[in-house]
Amino acid sequence: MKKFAILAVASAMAATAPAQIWDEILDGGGDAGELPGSAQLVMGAGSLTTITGGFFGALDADMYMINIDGPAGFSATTVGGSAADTQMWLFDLAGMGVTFNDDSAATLQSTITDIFVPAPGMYFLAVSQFDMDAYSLAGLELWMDGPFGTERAPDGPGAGSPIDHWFSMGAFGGPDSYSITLTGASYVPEPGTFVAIGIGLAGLALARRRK
Ligand SMILES: [Ca+2]
Ligand SMILES: [Ca+2]
Ligand SMILES: [Ca+2]
Repeated sequence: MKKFAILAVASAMAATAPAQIWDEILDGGGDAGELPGSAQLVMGAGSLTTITGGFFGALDADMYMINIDGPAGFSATTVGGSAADTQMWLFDLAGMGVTFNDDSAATLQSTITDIFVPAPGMYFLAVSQFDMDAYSLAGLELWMDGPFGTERAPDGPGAGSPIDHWFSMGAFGGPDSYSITLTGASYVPEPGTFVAIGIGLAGLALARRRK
């Protein structure tokens, strides 16, 4: 019965799925923050196929909380979606690095996949321009800069720490736009759904305890 209620909520949400594109300004209301505490929550229902946004300058980094359905089948790319020398980053909810790519498909644009994604769930997807990089509190890079054309798990001296800030050795880019094409991703469920699912799970836990 409780399981049925959860399914009913999920079905109702699927029926009212909004557009599959999230825009930083139109949907997010302005520049996306660059850290977990200020990231845009890409909230809604259904699969998420595109995130569009802009770099207001060379030092703009944008972070989005998304839901990864997979992990098999997840990908996010700016190839064909930006003229900037992009970098793409994925962090878990604790801000720990998951995967990163600078250049892919013989372009300066970036592609990350499911190869280092351990489980489905919510993650922080970030995009920046070279050489705006993720640093730990101690001022250590979570990832090495290169090899540029390889998707990598954190391999920098700060790999064991969460992201604390961004830093660039210079201002190499400028104002630009990006379009991130996603597969295997969906919107973060609305708070109401969290509550409904939470109540459902609490009910199940309670039922289990009563046995
Ligand atoms: Ca931005
Ligand atoms: Ca930003
Ligand atoms: Ca790049």
